[in-house]
Amino acid sequence: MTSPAGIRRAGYIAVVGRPNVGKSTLINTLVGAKVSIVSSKPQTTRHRVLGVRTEVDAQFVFVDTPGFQTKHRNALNQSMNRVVTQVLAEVDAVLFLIESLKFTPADERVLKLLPTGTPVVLVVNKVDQVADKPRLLPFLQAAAGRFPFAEIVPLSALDGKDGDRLLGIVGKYLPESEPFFEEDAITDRSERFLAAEILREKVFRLTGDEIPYGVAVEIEQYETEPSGLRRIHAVIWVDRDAHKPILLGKGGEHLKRISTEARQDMEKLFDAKVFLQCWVKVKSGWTDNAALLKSLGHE
Ligand code: GDP
Ligand code: MG
Ligand code: K
Repeated sequence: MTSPAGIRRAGYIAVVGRPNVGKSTLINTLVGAKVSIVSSKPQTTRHRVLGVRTEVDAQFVFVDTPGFQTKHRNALNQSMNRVVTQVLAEVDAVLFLIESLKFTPADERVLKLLPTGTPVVLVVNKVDQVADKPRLLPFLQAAAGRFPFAEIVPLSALDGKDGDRLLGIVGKYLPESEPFFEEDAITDRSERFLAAEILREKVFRLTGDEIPYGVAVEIEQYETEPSGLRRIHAVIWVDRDAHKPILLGKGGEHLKRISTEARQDMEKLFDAKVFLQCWVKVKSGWTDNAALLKSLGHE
């Protein structure tokens, strides 16, 4: 992995709180379109990653807390809670969510599990639901007395601007570190698959209606050299002889444009140099060929 230029900080952030306080909503807002299973280096998979947000200067890895249990008090849960406490001590920051103007016994039980050696940010969610705004300040002051919170941030998890403000605050608590994940590693799809998708998209976008949907992209070869360079050989399959000159264009200009734009997109996505070679081949009736379809990813 090459590290995206400029990233100075990276860290793991646990998101905790009783059910319904808005944890999932907040993570979706913070991570945006990038919520997905992410591919990771093996040593970073100790935590279940909920999502990654990469900014120019910091990478935020939001993690789940396994076995978080506040409902029942028994020996098993107590030992599970010890695991929780351990996990919370290992991350770089904890977001503890509660709801505005509410502090329930379930919140209290979560509070008891908070680590003291890790910065805990109290996120007071759903401020948009507070009709009586003057009541918020004394509520925040009372909450501040319950635990040595590093920060107290009232917000609405539904609001993207609030999410950005929270990132700015949490970012300060992340250690200086190389990013753990590729800047654009937002999916568990392989680069090979993504490369085919990008190329296919360019074919359709730049060729328009002239080529009906009987086009498929196959990545014949995909190699990553030690320098990071991706060497990709792709075949654009068409099912009629007449389609080949359309894709090639005069003097091969059209195919050149397709492959240049595809390569540029791949370089951005993979944060690496890409050497892309494309061929157009005719395979009449390929759409009927189940084995080929499968090899192209259309199951
Ligand atoms: P979780 O159980 O902690 O993951 O909570 P969810 O993210 O599933 O949210 C529980 C409910 O609260 C959902 O109906 C959300 O739409 C709602 N919710 C979450 N955040 C906010 C917020 O900031 N404002 C409002 N009005 N509703 C919210
Ligand atoms: Mg949830
Ligand atoms: K860590």
